[in-house]
Amino acid sequence: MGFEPRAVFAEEHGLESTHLARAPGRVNLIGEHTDYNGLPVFPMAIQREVHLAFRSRDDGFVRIRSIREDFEEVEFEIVPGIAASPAGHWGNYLKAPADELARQFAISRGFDGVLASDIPIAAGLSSSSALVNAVGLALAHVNGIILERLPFAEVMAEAEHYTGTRGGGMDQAISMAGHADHAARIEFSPLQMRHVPVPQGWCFVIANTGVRAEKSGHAGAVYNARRKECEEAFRIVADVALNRGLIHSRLTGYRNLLQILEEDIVIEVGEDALRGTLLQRFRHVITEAARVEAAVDLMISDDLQGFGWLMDDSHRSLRVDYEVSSKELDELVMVARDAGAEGARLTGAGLGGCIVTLAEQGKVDAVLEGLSEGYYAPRGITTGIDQDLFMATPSVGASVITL
Ligand code: NG1
Repeated sequence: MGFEPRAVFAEEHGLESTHLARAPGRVNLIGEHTDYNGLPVFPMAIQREVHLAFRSRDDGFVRIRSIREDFEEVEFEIVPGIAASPAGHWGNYLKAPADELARQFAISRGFDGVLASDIPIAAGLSSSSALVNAVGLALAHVNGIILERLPFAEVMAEAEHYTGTRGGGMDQAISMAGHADHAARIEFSPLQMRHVPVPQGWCFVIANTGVRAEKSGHAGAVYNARRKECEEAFRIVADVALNRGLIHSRLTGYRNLLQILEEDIVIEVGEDALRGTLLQRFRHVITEAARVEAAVDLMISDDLQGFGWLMDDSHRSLRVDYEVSSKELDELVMVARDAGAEGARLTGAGLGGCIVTLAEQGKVDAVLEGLSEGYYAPRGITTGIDQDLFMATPSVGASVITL
């Protein structure tokens, strides 16, 4: 991608951009649909990024265009309560950080910007949060707002709710604060990160189904519904635990529940208290949280095979209990495993988007080959395949570069 947006900026404005905000996408290795339940996740930032070349303006307007012709230019004034664009319009991801920063920090200076991104859109790789972070960083920069990375990520997580999805905060955090060559265990309230080196020889491969998981459409509705189901399941289980004298005061959330009671007791109470869908959602959340802790330990002890098994378990739980897989995601997972991967799972919210698969260095070519032959070739996708199928490099978080 290079610095393409700079050239477009110069052409369009007849003068140079002064800064470049860059923000990476991410791949979540394990810990899916746990963040909004207040439980940990284990993602890493990747080498795919949003780049925003920008230059401060003297007024309070933001004007951004994309180097992609199919994204229309967006212009708005920074005020608290910016009128949203129609649902699904990319402008909402630009307005989101402006609206939040106006509310929290009374910012009033805008910028002109040109944007480029090589993160696949609606694919579970956080193209949206990278966009929000890049625009947020540019706004903070031109308004002289200085915040540490994690508090800034928290502001951006709140900001993204403007777009209509009640996300949990993982994406903004890892995109802001990831370290090169590391994954990160992230916990919430307060937001904290533990950076874990990815062992030499562990190769994470991302493969895109090509089916978009639009947050403004069905996938977004399912996402918000899952969040509600988890809240309801928690309320019921907490009441039962209280009535049985297992706990002695009101719980604040899933994390609190798991701090007080052992995982198997929690599952037992859940199985008594819940039925059907709510039990399934609850079981996924509790077991996935345990898989995050196990995965961190396995990465630290360089246990590639054990980590792979956890990825398989996570996918099964997301497919059976959380019901956010799809036939394409299941197919990719199967093809990857058959080609020699140690484990594979859907990554991100699901219902389309990508899988992440783990292979040891010596098998990675076979896995890439297996996926291109087994999934892409039968669909007639033979060129430009590296857009959909690539190795993920654990990468550094967002920054603003002076040009
Ligand atoms: P993706 O897949 O990038 O849309 C979403 C949420 C995360 C997390 C995952 C599921 C947003 C911005 N991101 O990610 O917070 O809940 O789903 O684990 O809503």
